[in-house]
Amino acid sequence: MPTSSLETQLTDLQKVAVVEISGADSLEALEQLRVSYLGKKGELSQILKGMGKLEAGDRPRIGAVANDVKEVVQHALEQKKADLQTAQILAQLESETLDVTMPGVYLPQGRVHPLNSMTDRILDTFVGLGYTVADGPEMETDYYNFEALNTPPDHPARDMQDTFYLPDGNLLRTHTSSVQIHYMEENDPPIRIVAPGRCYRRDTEDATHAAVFHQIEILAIDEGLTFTDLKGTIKIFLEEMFGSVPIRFRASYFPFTEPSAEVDVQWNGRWLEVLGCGMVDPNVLKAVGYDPEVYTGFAAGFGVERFAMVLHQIDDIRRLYTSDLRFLRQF
Ligand code: 2U9
Repeated sequence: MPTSSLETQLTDLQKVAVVEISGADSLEALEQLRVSYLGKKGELSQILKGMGKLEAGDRPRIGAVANDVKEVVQHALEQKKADLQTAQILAQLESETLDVTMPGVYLPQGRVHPLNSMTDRILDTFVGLGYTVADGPEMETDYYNFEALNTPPDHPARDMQDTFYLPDGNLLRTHTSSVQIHYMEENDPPIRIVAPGRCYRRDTEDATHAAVFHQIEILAIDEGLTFTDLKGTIKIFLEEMFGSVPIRFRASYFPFTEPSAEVDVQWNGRWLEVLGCGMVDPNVLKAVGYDPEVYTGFAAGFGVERFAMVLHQIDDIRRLYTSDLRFLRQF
């Protein structure tokens, strides 16, 4: 084979290879070019098979040309690989670039429901007075909801029209007083507990009555507690809620307290009833095994909806149970 054609093939290969390498648009394409030119079965190897046919004296020169071509192609491949890798990194950086000056995604701020914020405020007050928060089941037995609370079988509160009875004879608690019976069964005096929770009454729903409502009760049991301690506690509580407004105690009756009182606050020039209270009836203490000759106690109960409606001027209790954001956004 004349040396000129072998040399021409080598220089032509270099020209074509350099152009194709510079046009490679990916690392994979570049690798294919490397194999096709410099691989074991590549074009350069194929050309060099013709070396055997050369005159011995020509081989060193042609061999040198072949090495030069190989180096030029290898350099072109390495340079192009570096360029493609740099371009890949720049493209990745570009795609991952975060423009921190862009406005954030607006997430509407949630709010605490007025019943929950009112409950938290009331609980904070009594916890601040040394009370412990207690809770218990919403489904109760007749014993814990009525009998242990000195409520005789024929008492109207037990009637079907007031209480949700379940098929198995249990009921949905009508107040959280049941929680306090459970607590007294499991703990000895002195006791200071505050019991918040959902309660159920078979009332006709209207602007001030809801079948499901939220109640909070307090109970204090100790040696030597008197009605004065009750009045002082209620006064502190109502002043925290309404500020220093006149309050009054009106004699009343509840099966579980004796004496009992209903308490009004003077609010916007009107007397508003806000809670009931009294000294724990000795029969209730006996029911849990406390000696009424040693221990006395006082208790109070109130509806959270009542406080929320008075303090937030809400005209209809049912507004508290809607998901109407126009209402909820006000709190
Ligand atoms: C025990 C002993 C006594 C809790 C009391 C009231 C008076 C009362 C109502 C107010 C509005 C319930 O939410 S309401 O409908 N409650 O008037 N509650 S004394 O007396 C107790 C509690 C537990 C062991």
